[in-house]
Amino acid sequence: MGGLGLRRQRRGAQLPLLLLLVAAAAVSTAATGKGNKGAHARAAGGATRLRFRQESGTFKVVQVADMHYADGRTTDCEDVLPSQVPGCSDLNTTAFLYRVFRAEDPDLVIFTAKSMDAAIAPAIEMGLPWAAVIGNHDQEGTLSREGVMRHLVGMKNSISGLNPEGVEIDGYGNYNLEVSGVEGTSLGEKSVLNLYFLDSGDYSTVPSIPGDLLFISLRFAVYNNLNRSKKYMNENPKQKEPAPGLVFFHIPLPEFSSFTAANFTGVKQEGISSASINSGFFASMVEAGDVRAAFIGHDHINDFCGKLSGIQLCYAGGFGYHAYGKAGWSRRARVVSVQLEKTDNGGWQGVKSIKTWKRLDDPHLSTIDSEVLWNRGSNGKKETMGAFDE
Ligand SMILES: *[C@@H]1O[C@H](CO)[C@@H](O)[C@H](O)[C@H]1NC(C)=O
Ligand SMILES: *[C@@H]1O[C@H](CO)[C@@H](O)[C@H](O)[C@H]1NC(C)=O
Ligand SMILES: CC(=O)N[C@H]1CO[C@H](CO)[C@@H](O)[C@@H]1O
Repeated sequence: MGGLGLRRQRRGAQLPLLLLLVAAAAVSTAATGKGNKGAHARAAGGATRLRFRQESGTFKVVQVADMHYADGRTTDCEDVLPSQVPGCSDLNTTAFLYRVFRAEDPDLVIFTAKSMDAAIAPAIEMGLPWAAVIGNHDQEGTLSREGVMRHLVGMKNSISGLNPEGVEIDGYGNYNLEVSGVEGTSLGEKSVLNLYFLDSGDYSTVPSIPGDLLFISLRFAVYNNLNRSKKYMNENPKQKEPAPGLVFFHIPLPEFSSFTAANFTGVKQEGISSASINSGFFASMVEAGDVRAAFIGHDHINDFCGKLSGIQLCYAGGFGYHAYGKAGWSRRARVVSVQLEKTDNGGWQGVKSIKTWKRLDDPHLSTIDSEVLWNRGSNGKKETMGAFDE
């Protein structure tokens, strides 16, 4: 773990701006009194508490990767068909955000160091809570990586975090968000789903691995997973298993290379830009036991999910028009929908299944590659509703 304390420094600004934007959306109707909009409830003290919806028992996340938002109307689109070049700009990226938010009714986030406020404006305007992790180029504007993260944390509707207090962790913006069960149920004040956000770092400054991408800090994974996932297992009602965890970061792990078209859903149209050195982060996720899926960006024209050692590894696919892409291949967003288990008397228990699909920015806002990422019954755990003891 000798490399974990290395400082990440900025590299040349010649690389395209990049950013992983993660939208975590959640909802509680009663809190706002306007249906499912503005979904998150305000807990005492002003902190946002994410929760599952009462009527449907669902919690939905929209992941927006690689916006590369620049200057708006004056910024041209990259890699679109010749016929699409005229009239195409960052505003198309903005329009896509509105379309996908309206269609999915979740929440979102984004940022680029250069125009991060403009990029995330649609989420703020729609009143959606949002969270962000930073990508490898996000310090290339006027702010440092830490400065970028602090800025994101302070923005409206942001539920992004910095690092846990009092713990030495590499990077900025390694945090955890808990999603509570349905309000008024026995799991209403407990976490039934954990979202982990990690800063996967920037390019290496280690001479022996020149130009390579740095690895994710193991320290955070160990700290956070072991603490968080087991936190509620000793409190009544006792949860028999740690709540399922979903992890969001920017840069692929070497394990993303484990798949072929025979065992993934989606496409692989470019190489996997992971570090050449394996940090052991994947193994630590497996060991933690609660992680069901990891969601990343970075390679814009890969958009697959594949399962390795019980963990789904998923790309989102590129979202932004100013980012590189592939002409004729629609920009896209990944949606993750988590469903609670219903009790015999109509109440809600812990998580039953985790599904995903992608939305394309085509005329029909097409939904593709819908699949179940995890199912309580199929993973060798209890088939029934025994999510917790009485
Ligand atoms: C960009 O937006 C303009 C204006 O709405 C639209 O006419 C054009 O088709 C969009 N381009 C792409 C590539 O979606
Ligand atoms: C995917 O399939 C290929 C063969 O097509 C195999 O070599 C590889 O081990 C498989 N990967 C996983 C994670 O099952
Ligand atoms: C927030 C929290 O629970 N922190 C704990 C994480 O685990 C370490 C080691 O067991 C404790 O020292 C922390 O207090």
